[in-house]
This record gives sequence, structure tokens and C-alpha cells, in this order.
Amino acid sequence: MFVDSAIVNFIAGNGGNGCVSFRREKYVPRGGPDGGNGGVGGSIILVSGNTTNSLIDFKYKKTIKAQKGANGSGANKTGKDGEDIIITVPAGTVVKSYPDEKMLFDFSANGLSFTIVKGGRGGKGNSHFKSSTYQAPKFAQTGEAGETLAVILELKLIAFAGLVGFPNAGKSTLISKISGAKPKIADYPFTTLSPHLGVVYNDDDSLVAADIPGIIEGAHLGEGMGLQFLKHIERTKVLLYLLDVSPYAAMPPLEAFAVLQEELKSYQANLLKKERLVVATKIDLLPANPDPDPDSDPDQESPALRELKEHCLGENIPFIEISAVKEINLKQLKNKLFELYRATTTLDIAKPDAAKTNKEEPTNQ
Ligand SMILES: Nc1nc2c(ncn2[C@@H]2O[C@H](COP(=O)(O)OP(=O)(O)OP(=O)(O)O)[C@@H](O)[C@H]2O)c(=O)[nH]1
Ligand SMILES: [Mg+2]
Repeated sequence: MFVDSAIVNFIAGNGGNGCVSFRREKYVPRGGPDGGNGGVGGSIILVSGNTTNSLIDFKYKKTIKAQKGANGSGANKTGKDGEDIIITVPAGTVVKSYPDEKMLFDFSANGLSFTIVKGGRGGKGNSHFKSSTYQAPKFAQTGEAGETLAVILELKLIAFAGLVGFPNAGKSTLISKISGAKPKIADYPFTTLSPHLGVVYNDDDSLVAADIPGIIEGAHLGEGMGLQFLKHIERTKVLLYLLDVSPYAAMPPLEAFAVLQEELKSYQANLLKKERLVVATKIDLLPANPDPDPDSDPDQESPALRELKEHCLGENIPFIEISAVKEINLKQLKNKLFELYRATTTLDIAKPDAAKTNKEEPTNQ
């Protein structure tokens, strides 16, 4: 369920043709051969890096083709080489041949590179074939064809953040606003029946978040959807606790927070050791503050929200209040999330000087 995959056809550029040409100069009646060589076709190289987190870019580009080398020309001019295409894939991507699924390369860390298809060599021009016994060759080589390879790219997505909360807390609405995920959203409990992943972008950074089904009190005893799907967030680094602070919530948010933590703990105590971000949801449904005095407490109409906020402040738990529907504070939420992301992942990123390369190795010949 959490495997992102794409089938892509890679086509390297053909080599340019060699040229048949003879020098033509005034007062030189029989100039020698001067046909240049064709340029080398462009190769396609995959490199692993953290500028992308999914294979989404490949979903729209089923065929990726590099430039051909230009043909050689007279006066021994070599054709221009086709440009190589370098494509970044996320670490964790594996490359398998298609359709037989033979493993070709495993991007097990950042900074690895794999030439997936090599450009064809340029053909030799006729001047190359000149020898003492063969002064005027009237032929040239055609350029070699570039390699072609169909592959399956597979990426096991590991979510960085997991969204937990009661049914209807607004988890799916939030992930649909901050990522490309489009889970079903509705005003009845247990709309989400299986986890959904979304890639969240913030400026040039991206991370994966998981929306999972709602949890209710007694879930560890099998109530509601139970807790089985929590296995999908076991490897996340951060849990976002979504707590409905509107007057329509099933329970005051601070109480809901305690219940959720109890349920997570009974599944696996380690879940409580993860970084937390408390997200108060649906603030657009709070009654407007009738007190026009700008110095008055803006939360006076919502003791439940204030209580939650004070608790988080006291416990040093990052806190934010949002409305996903009205898009209030979503940018701030992303900023907080990415702060946690940078703080927890800096150590995981491979150092560039430790990078290996297979660029020079023969590939899929
Ligand atoms: N007014 C308001 N309504 C919201 C907000 N966020 C979500 N909702 C509504 O709350 C209801 C539940 O939203 P979902 O996103 O489906 O909730 P969920 O937490 O994914 O629910 P389950 O999948 O059942 O666990 C929907 O009717 C949403 O439109 C919000 O910020 N403001
Ligand atoms: Mg949902």
C-alpha cells in the first residue's frame, strides 16, 4: 500500500553520423578527406538526493529521451555531443527491469548515481579512414544507437509524520490541504478506512505525512477500527495530534489528547516517545470574540482551547491552532513541521563525500 512506483522508458540519444567530405580549396585540385566524427548521444543518469520525496514526477513522464549527438561535418568538425540528462530520485528508490523485475540498482542512500542508459557513440567521419594505402575513403560510419531500457522504479515511502485523532477531527481535510493526497472527507466518523500518504512541500523541502483512520476510546479493545493500522505510523518521527476544539467536538480537546495517548500507549508505549505537535482544529467554528478590546484574551470564548494551549505550554509541547477548511495557520503549521523535520533528519543524511558512484561501470549491456 505504501509503495510508490512508476514504469518509465528511458531512451539515450543516438550518436551523430560521421561525415563524408573532401577538402575543396582553391589551387588544391584533389584535397584529402575531411569529414568529421558524429557527436556522442546524451546518456540518462539517475542520482539519489533529498530534493524530492516521491516518484510523482515520473507519473507524467512515461518516456524520457536524451538528445542525439549532432552529425560530423566538413573541415574535420566533430558534431556536438547530446546533453546528458541527470534526474534526481529519492534515496530508497530501487530500479528493476521491466517487465521481468530484475533488480538493477538500489539507491540505498543519498549521493549515489546510476547511468541507466548510455548514449550511442558518434560515427567516424571519412577522414578517420584515410591511410597510406587508402587516400580517399568515400564512406563514414553512422552513429551508434543509444541504449533503451524500460524499468520499474519503486519507492517504499516512509512517513515522517503521522496524523492521529478522533474520527472527524479533520485529519483527512488537513492532509488534503497541505499535500497532494485526496482522501475521502465527510462529516461522519470513520470516513478514512485505510492510511493515505501525502507529500507535503514547503519551499524547496518536502516530507511525507500519513493520514490514518480515527481512533476512539477503547480502540485497544477493538472499538471502532481498532489499532491495527497504527503499524503504519510506527516508523514515523513525529505524531500530529489533531484535536477538535469546536463546540461540536465529542470531548474537550485536553481530555481527547489524554485518551488518544492512552490508546497509543496500549498499542506500543514507544509511540509516546515520538516528537509531538498538537494541532487544535476547526478554530473557524469557535464563536467570535465579542469583546472589541484588543488587549482582551482572544481565547476567552473558548476555555477548552485555552486549557489545551496552557497544557502544551506547560509541558513544552509544540502547539498550533488551525482551520483546514478556512486555511488558517496552515503555512505556520508547515513551518513547525519542517522545523521538526530538519531537527530530526539532519543526522540521517549521508555525507556527500561518502557517496559512491557506479558511473563508470558498464550498465545493462
Ligand atoms: N468548519 C470546519 N470543518 C472542518 C475542518 N476540518 C475538517 N472539517 C470537517 O469535519 C468533518 C470531518 O473531516 P475529516 O477530514 O473527514 O475528518 P477525519 O479526521 O479524517 O475523520 P475520519 O476519517 O473519520 O477519522 C468534515 O465534514 C470536514 O469538512 C475545519 O477546519 N473547519
Ligand atoms: Mg479521514
